[in-house]
Amino acid sequence: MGIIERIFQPAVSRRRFLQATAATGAAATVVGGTTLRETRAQAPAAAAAETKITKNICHQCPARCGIDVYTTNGKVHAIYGNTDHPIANGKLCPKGPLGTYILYDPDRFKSPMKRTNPNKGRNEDPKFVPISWDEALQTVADRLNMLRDKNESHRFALLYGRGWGASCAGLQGTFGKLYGSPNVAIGHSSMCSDGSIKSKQATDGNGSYNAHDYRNTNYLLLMGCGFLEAFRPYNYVMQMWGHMRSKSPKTRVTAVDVHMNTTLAASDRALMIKPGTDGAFALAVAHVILTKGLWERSFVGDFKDGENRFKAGETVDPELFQEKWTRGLVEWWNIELKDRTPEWAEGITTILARDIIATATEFGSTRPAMAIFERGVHAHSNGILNGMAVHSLNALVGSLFAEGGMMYQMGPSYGAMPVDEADFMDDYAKDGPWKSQPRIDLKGHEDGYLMANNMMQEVGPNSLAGKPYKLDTIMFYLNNAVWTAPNGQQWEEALKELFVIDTSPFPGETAMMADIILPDHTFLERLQDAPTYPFEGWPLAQLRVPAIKPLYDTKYYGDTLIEIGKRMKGSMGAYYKELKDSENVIRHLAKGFEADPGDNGVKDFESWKEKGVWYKKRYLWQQRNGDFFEWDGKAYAKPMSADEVKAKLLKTPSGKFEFRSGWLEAKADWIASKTGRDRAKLMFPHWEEPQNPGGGDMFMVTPKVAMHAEGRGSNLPHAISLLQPVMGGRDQAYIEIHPETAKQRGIADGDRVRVKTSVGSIEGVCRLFEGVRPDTLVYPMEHGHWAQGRWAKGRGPGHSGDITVNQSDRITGQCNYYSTKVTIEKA
Ligand SMILES: Nc1nc2c(c(=O)[nH]1)N[C@H]1C(S)=C(S)[C@@H](COP(=O)(O)OP(=O)(O)OC[C@H]3O[C@@H](n4cnc5c(=O)[nH]c(N)nc54)[C@H](O)[C@@H]3O)O[C@H]1N2
Ligand SMILES: Nc1nc2c(c(=O)[nH]1)N[C@H]1C(S)=C(S)[C@@H](COP(=O)(O)OP(=O)(O)OC[C@H]3O[C@@H](n4cnc5c(=O)[nH]c(N)nc54)[C@H](O)[C@@H]3O)O[C@H]1N2
Ligand code: SF4
Ligand SMILES: [Mo]
Repeated sequence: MGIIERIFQPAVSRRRFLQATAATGAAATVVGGTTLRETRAQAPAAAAAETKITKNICHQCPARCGIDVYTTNGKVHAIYGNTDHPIANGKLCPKGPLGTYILYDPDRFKSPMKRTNPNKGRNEDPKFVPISWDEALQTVADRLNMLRDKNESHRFALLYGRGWGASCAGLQGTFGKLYGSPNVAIGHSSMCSDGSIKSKQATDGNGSYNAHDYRNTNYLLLMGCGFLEAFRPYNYVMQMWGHMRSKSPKTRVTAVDVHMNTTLAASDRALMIKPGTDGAFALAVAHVILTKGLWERSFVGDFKDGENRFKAGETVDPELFQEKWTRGLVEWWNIELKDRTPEWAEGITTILARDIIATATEFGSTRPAMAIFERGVHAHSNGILNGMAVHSLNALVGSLFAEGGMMYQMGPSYGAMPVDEADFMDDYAKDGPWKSQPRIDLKGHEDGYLMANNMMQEVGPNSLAGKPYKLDTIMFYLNNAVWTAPNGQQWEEALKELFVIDTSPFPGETAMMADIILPDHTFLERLQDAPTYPFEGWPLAQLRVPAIKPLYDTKYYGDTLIEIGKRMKGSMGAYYKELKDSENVIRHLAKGFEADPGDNGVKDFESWKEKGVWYKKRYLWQQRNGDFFEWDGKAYAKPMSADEVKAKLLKTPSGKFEFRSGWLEAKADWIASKTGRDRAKLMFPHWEEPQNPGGGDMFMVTPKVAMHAEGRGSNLPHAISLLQPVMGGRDQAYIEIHPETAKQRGIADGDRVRVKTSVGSIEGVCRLFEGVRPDTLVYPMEHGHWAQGRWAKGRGPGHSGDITVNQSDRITGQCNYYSTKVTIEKA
């Protein structure tokens, strides 16, 4: 007799056992309606239960790690890293295995619903009632048809955040064109990291994040990026860290941030900079590289006679320098760099000149080296200038497209869409009155953000103010701007006036403001494509394969969009009927693999489903000692002409890396009029004081931490428990300030404090920490949800968005999350 039987049998008869479990509701001891003993008796049958493994990718951040999803008897019970997936390599970050919490979240929406409480607000119960999919989709389509009939189709906006691929976010552009709205679709990129994308656009002509060759690099200068907390692709970057820090020679790391985070703690040199001043630091590093003669001559070029004339404070005759793959170096020196000495930068950044010189000397004399920056550098009013200054360091040491350097991500060999939208454009779509309407966010507009990609943070406030007009209907896909945008209070007011459609599978702040819910399948229930975010440059495309049938009456967002499309009048409806469904789209994408099979044998839809990932492990180009080569099938041996380099790699007006940015120069009048920048200087990376709104005397930064899953992981109990050691337990998150600062204000460790700005006020508990700058308060963003499920809701302290001022970089459109200044006092 086994131990279990011995404990149970004498003490509990079958009858009494069933009574006991019924009374206490201890259902776990009853398996499928039979007792433990009966289950054991049926052991052979249970053993026959099959565990199915399906391929998918994690949903919690843009790393897009490949996962193996284990399902037994229809229940998903484990998520592991896919060992054959080049990003995951069998590993996951601690968030990856928690995906089952999302699938089995008890707060999930179970079917489409409509609101019955006309009042909207933080404390208003929407009083949702279930409706059928047909009613839900028809309600939306009727509304859209009605707007189009009234020539007001521009008053429909579709907002999206973490779109994944061609079968979801990829469908939206066509929807906007066929329907006729400039506001379909508006992405969240300006609230995310457009500052980095645009800094690269301005200098090397690639409006994109970089891919990196970490394996072969020997030096990393990390600025304002949470390399070991966030950045992208997070799990892969951590694996690369292990490689870089254990190889010989070890990759040396200097990290620059405003507080002692994991990245700084793990680096060789940790520098805590005054917020918004990274541009000054990078300019001084460039100054030292030039005065010390450390630049890469094979890429940048040299003085014709080989004599270095870069001396602090002295101008140089441009005629004396022969540039190679860069444009405007001597002009940049003369107009800006010559005065940007380490001593000057010390006064601006508070980083000692000694440390700037040491960093510059190491960076300039170690090859290959990379300078990597993210939101800490560019989420400020001077973000474009800071970003350009940092990226210019990569050109100075010749890291672009080099081994151990950085490049740009190639896209997958997808097949064509099943139907051509051009055949379905009616007169209204081609030339309707909507064509003369600006975008609601004034992206691309002289009075707004002419050069930006998106301006999501302006949508709510602009609609509320009726400038340029009021929206009528707004739909959200994987986006919660009412909570993630700065000064979300304005969004709450804006959404009260609009017909709001949300597609989230579970409650969030947006859903609580919604009039209709069209719930998506969770990621483990849906078939969805997702090409990779930039990582090593060579192309990769992944597939989410449903692990189980959807638990509830939900619908994949791609199909929701297609089904609304089918209910639209005229040729738009005809297009969607012919498109059929999202699976048809994905099957057509996979046709591209027939002609270009992946390294792992993926050659069609079925093999893609089986392996979950298609990839081709070869980046096609390389820069070596100032010459560019294309892969010829065996080696990087085919020399590239300057024209080929311009077409494929350095996509600037000059075909070179531009210290003097042609992209900015082309809009010089507009930039000068809107920013007040000097017309002679505005196209060069240069120093400009950041603008800090809010009216306070302390900087506030809201960084991402490792357990943070964008704005949508707050209802994962396990993630919350792992966050506690970092951010405090007892249902609290701590606001970190320096002990000296606290002392001056009469604040003790653990005191309740109030943090205020010109737009709002929140309360929280204070924690004293020597690892923060004395002028800066650190408060990670995940907290302060007022919706999102039982574990997320009401967890203190307040939400940082309530006190963040909505200010943007005029050129990149990047929302300045890290610029607001706050006051802090005892509550
Ligand atoms: N764990 C996790 N990883 C993620 C995500 C996630 O939600 N969770 N989200 C992904 C997304 S959407 C993005 S956009 C990326 C963002 O990746 P990152 O940009 O790397 O992340 P952030 O935490 O926004 O900001 C980076 C750092 O900037 C610092 N900082 C603030 N102001 C300054 C400054 O003026 N100068 C300097 N030098 N530093 C400053 C902050 O303290 C913070 O440590 O992360 C991605 N990866
Ligand atoms: N203070 C502060 N604010 C920040 C940042 C910061 O560091 N500090 N970071 C910024 C950055 S980098 C970014 S990228 C943005 C992100 O901001 P958002 O683009 O708003 O993204 P999320 O917060 O992830 O919101 C996701 C929404 O989608 C819903 N959702 C979740 N899963 C699914 C699904 O499977 N299908 C569908 N259809 N919906 C789903 C959720 O309910 C939620 O409403 O936030 C920005 N805001
Ligand atoms: S790094 Fe991102 S995608 Fe990968 S397991 Fe973690 S949360 Fe998921
Ligand atoms: Mo982001």
